[in-house]
Amino acid sequence: MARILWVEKQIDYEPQGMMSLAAVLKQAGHEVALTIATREDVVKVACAFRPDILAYTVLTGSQRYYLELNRRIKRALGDREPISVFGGPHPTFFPEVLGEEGLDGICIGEGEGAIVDLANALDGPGFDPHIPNWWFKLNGEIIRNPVRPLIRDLGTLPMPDRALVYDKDEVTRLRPVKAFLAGRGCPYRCTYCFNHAWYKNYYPREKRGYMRPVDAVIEEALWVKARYPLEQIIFVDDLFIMFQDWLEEFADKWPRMVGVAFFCNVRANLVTREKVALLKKAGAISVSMGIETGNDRLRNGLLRRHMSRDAIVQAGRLLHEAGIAASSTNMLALPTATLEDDFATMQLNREAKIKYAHAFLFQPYPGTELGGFVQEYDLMDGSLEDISAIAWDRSLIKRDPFERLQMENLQRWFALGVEFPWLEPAIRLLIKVPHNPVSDTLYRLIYKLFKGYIIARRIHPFRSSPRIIFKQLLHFFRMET
Ligand code: B12
Ligand code: SF4
Repeated sequence: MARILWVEKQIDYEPQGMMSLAAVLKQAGHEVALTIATREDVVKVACAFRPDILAYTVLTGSQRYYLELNRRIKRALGDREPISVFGGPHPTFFPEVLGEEGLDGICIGEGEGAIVDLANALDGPGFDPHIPNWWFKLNGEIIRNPVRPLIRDLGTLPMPDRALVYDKDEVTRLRPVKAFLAGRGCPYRCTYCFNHAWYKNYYPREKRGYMRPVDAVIEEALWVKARYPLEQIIFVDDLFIMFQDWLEEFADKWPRMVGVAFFCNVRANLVTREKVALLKKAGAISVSMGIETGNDRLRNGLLRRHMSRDAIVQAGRLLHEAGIAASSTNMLALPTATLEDDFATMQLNREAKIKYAHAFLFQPYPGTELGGFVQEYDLMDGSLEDISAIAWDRSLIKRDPFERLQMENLQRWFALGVEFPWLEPAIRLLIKVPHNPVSDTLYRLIYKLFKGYIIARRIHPFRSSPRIIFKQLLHFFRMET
């Protein structure tokens, strides 16, 4: 039996990847523990647990934090130094991270088979590093293994190990809104998203996007409902409405067997009257759809969204008529975009009757086509290492500094501008204020307060005790996203 310690900085939502990997590890007879750096002294926990594997899920922007933490833990463990491994989007798309001091291995792509094979290998005599999906650094040499096929039948996986998270993190355990995953992948090829890079680089011949069996999703929901507060579910899938037949089965069974309201991600071109009716029947109260930009050239050329403004407006209206609150995601400060394009994005959100418009500042993630375009044409101020852990902090795209300042400030005012069109003239003035501690703090506070209020009212409304609401509020203000 190998001992695996999962190290997370903080828990914003239930981490689906980690919970799935913990479940397969336990099924294979290994021991898994979780430590959360913002809640306890992870070095102490590691010394007491004595892991064979230190495991981290790493998104671009958080790699420096985890590399440093990993070095601290390994120093403290001294001779009992475990093997430390990264998995998730960052190592998958930037395997060069393996060159960093202290890191021994990275997992490329899907991790279930890979982590179990590694734990089994460490458990046995000798260590053969030829395990699919892994790159290892052994005595300064890098060993690169091929990637195994994707798990196509997600119903063969055990139920994600939620207890690992809930036993450790009271806020997530008591929150009546819980995150679930009903499928994996997405068939579209938007140039800024990890999906096209994932399939193109590692899984070129695989089907792009598939769902778990409806019954497996229901079983997991019922398991949670029987043990923890559960008033609403957030399906974090990239695209929940990919398949009509799956949605029909879900809409038939979910309300009868689970009956919990939910939120999911949709794509405007797939939002038909029929699918909206199925979502409504199933119990959807809110959705999110990517609008991204109001400029057609940017949306369909640069981002390859293949989506007209009419499709976006029509989708928003269908959802509005059905009483399903539509939120949106938008990217400001895109390469080659102007400030007026960002204001056009604001206008398109209004026309689509969006109930909360999330705005991010575009980040050129490694491995993506748009990230590559930015590199190739030298459009980036700084390097990949400058990408921060949150996608709304600052823009790294080269442009006139005054325009960049206005775009960064507009991110803070965007949702308010969508909600109150009459504010736009004032916003145009406010975004000209140079960055300084007072306005930066004030703008962020206004952004966070408005976001918290609208999300709690319209997107994820739930009833709870004052104590839990207070804890959730504290958590929300601490969250970086
Ligand atoms: C839900 C979600 C969130 C949630 C929860 C994130 C979380 N920590 O769980 C929230 C809203 C908090 C969030 C925030 C952000 N997110 Co997000 N998020 C997602 C989303 C839609 C689903 C994640 C998920 O559950 N996937 C399903 C599981 C099964 O897959 P997985 O986590 O990748 O894990 C598998 C493998 O990667 C691997 N694996 C993972 N970890 C490990 C570890 C080891 C040791 C091994 C062996 C294998 C392994 O095995 C797993 C199972 O096969 C993904 C897109 C996607 N479809 O993955 C984006 C995604 C991960 N997010 C992304 C981004 C950019 C962000 C933000 C920066 C955006 C922002 N708002 O500022 C922040 C960053 C927060 C942070 N620093 O942690 C990017 C990451 C790009 C990159 N190169 O890193 C993604 C890929 C979307 C995209 N733009 O393309 N996100
Ligand atoms: S539709 Fe969404 S999840 Fe799918 S590729 Fe485009 S951005 Fe990614």
